[in-house]
Amino acid sequence: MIQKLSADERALQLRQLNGWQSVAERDAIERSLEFADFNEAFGFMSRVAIKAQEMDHHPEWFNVYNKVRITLSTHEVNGVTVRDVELARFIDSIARQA
Ligand code: H2B
Repeated sequence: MIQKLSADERALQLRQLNGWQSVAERDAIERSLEFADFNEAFGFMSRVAIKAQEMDHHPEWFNVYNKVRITLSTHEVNGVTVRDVELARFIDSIARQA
């Protein structure tokens, strides 16, 4: 079974990601993004959805108009794993192009 990241490893990964932080009340990481409008936000979400489907690893997210808040956690272990880091890296890479 996949392993949760250690506290040290998570801290290291968070420093290398862009705008991600630990969630206070549960074992997960989150990032908030803001786009020009709904069209941009939904285009971004579509790209993340395709990646998530390829990875079989899916975000929890909340969208209102141009804002998207994403929470990543690996349900299988109820914690943060390399899968979350991989998806977070992808999100950062396409957010930069936005
Ligand atoms: N997404 C996330 N975020 N965590 C998981 O553990 C997970 C998932 N597991 N997407 C996958 C799907 C699993 O439920 C299916 C059965 O492969």
